[in-house]
Amino acid sequence: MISYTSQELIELEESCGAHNYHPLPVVLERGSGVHLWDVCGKRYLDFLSAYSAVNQGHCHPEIVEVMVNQVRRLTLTSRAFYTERLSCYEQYVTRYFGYRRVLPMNTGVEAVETAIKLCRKWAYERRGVRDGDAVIVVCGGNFHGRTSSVVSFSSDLSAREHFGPYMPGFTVIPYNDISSLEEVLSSNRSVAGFLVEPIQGEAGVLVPDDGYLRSCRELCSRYGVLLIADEVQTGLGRTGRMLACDYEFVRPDILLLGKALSGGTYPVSAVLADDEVMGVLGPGQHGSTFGGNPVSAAVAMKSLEIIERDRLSENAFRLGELFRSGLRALCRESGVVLTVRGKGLMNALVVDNSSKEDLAWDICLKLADNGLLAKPTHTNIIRFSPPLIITEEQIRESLDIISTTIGCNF
Ligand code: IF1
Repeated sequence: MISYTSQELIELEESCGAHNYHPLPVVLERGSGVHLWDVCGKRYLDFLSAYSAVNQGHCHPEIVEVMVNQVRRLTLTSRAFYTERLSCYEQYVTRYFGYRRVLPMNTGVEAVETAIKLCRKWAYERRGVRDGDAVIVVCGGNFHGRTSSVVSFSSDLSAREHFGPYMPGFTVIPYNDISSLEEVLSSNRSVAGFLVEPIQGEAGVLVPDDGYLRSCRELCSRYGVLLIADEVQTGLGRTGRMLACDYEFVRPDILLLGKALSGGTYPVSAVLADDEVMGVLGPGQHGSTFGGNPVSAAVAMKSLEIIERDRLSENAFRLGELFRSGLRALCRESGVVLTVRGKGLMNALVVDNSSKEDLAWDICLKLADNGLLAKPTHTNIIRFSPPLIITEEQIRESLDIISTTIGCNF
């Protein structure tokens, strides 16, 4: 193989790839635990974790092992047949989260699409909503993925502009606003469900008020609509509990998982629900060639085992507190940091970019120079979400890097 310099590799992607991302100029080639290495051998602490998909750490040896073994044995049969792997995973994951049934898919947005289909069918067949009228309530500032129907209810212009015609049947209400939810539920009898992120990720790690999810649960139950929790990003230990909903003892009617369900080794997502909801689907009404394949099933089972066995939620909770208190100290010392927010190891730092528009980007470039990878969002927010296996010492090291970096002149 020809060996390229970092700059050449960046130029290759710029000239041959679609420009649907704006990556930091770092070319990575290896990962292990909380660390990534670039093609020059420079090591970084990974504070993005592939958008929270790598909660168990990069290339977790046990996940890699079951994956390699499974790849050698059987990779894909389609759902036209049974496999031992899928049957055992289905039993495992339903017990793990306390639901009667699971529907396996691949990406997060496919889990969301599945929930939309389930919710609508349920409304027509179990709730008597007139066919074609079902409405799903969503929140402003949401991020649920990038398919044409999901971007139809995005409030982010760049995610949705010129991708119409948009799919009808969604109503947007403000996030963290319980009276708006009550208003729409009480006034519109065609509402089938409420789709919500327990913490909004893309919006900049917006943590709703305590009690918000609990009130959402109560309202959805009272009005007989499905509560659909998109825990694709917040789930699997990220926020300091197995599920972010666990903080308020909320059990959604449909639970969506993805990302870290494979520890970042493979696209694996899941839709969990009980019979009343999952029972509306019959053969031929939904599916996927790769969903539930033996490799995904093996990998997901091991990924879940590790989160529980290694108490990754507890670690995220404890080190999240430590990390935020470190960031808050920095906030008091530095003029540029406006706020620190988050839960567990899902955190964001908001900077004052009034005198320099790209400040968050410039800070991330400098952080990378100093050995820490993070990605800005919305020009003034930097997200920090390391793998959940991170140690206290590594958290302190990261705080040193962040404070040195923020202390520089921009
Ligand atoms: C991109 C953010 C993270 C998600 C929730 C579903 C999906 C996602 C709550 C879809 C995906 C991603 C995808 C990535 C950016 C990203 C993200 F910046 F948008 F907010 F994670 F931080 N529900 N989130 O967060 O899952 O289909 O991608 O597997 O560039 O699109 P997917």
